[in-house]
Amino acid sequence: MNRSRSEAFFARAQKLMPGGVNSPVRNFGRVGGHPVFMARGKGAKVYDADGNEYIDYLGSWGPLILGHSHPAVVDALKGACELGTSFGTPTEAELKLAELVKEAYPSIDLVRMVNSGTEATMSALRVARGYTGRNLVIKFEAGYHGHGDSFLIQAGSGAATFGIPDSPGVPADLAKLTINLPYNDREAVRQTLSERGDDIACVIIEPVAGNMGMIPPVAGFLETIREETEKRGIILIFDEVITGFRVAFGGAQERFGIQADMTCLGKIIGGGLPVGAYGGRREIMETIAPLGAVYQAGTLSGNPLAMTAGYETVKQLKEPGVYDRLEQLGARLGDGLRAAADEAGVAAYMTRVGSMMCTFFTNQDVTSYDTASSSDADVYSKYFWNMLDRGVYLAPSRLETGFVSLAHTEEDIDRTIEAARESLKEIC
Ligand code: KE4
Repeated sequence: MNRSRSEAFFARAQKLMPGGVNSPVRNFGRVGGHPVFMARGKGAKVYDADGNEYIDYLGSWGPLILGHSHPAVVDALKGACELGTSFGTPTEAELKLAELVKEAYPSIDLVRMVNSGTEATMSALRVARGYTGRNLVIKFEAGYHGHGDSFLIQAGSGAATFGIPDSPGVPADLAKLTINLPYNDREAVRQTLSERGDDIACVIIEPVAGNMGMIPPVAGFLETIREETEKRGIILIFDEVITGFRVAFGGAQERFGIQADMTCLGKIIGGGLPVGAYGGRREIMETIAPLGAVYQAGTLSGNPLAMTAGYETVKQLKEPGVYDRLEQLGARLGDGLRAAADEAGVAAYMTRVGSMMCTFFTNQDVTSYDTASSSDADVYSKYFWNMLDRGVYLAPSRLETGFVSLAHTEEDIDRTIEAARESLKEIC
């Protein structure tokens, strides 16, 4: 495939931005080569600067559950733009999205809109510390909650991909307040909370891990965390920036039947525009300024364009059968990729929850970062490029998650499976 315009753009970009990108995972550092510069998207397809078409399984890292340029979202945004892009005042648009969030999440009495998932988790952590008066936070190895200082300790996503789990610039005195436990290790949770529970403000978790590749919770794992935190007045924060409105309308809390004390959202609720949100029980959220003393603010929080795109996106997800369709498409793709790997004789462990999924090239079962990180990165890189050259865009790292949208068709899925059969055979 000719990607010469992307290559030229990347040469230009490297003179302008660190690594030529505005976010590390975009620069193909772990799969080699130069990133592909996209020019437009429509439905399940994206088109790069050279005009090449790809079936898109990145979906902008999760937000585009409706696919690219959904007519309802585009039309609503056009109308909103003509009314003004930002006022720095409350608007009705934020009320409409907040009401949908509350409808989907019974655990959320009050919600605060912010501008990214990072802002949501940073703010939720401050609130948990302010509400409990405690300082320790528990996260999970290779759990990724954005780039807030307290989370860049054995973080996932780009931090794990680039092997910089403990980022320079994070003061040691702050880092020691973060405790990492292995994902899916119930005993580690029980033991740590039993030993240090009185000093722990919160446990923050991706209820389905999406930043160490995609790893579902083993039976009883989330339930154990819920029970052990409840006993000790520890705030349980579900980071649903990926899973929110993805694995069910009410996210992982609906899918697994567990209510968190606080929830962080992002991605889908912005419909592709910059957004984040955090919410929770009234008594916790009322500690936030201007009601309470915990401070958090933002010039563009509740931005009417982001609220409009998010509202139109989430509204579509209320339609009957949406999550059955996502499950149907996800199962078709997952089963097909499984068969392709078996046919090619490639060792692969596949995970899927609804329309989010991942392929680890390993003969081990993957239940935590240890086994995820031992999967074969070189095989993944070859697979990534073979698929890209066949018009299929996957996440440029084995420690990320793939997404199917409502815009994908059975034909797209079958073309993808055929590309995988050829790509995997080429590797062996
Ligand atoms: P943002 O600040 O990137 O909007 O959200 C941070 C975040 C928080 N929580 C979870 C579970 C997340 O997955 C993320 C961001 N996800 C990454 C991809 N794994 C975003 C892509 C990027 O960093 O460029």
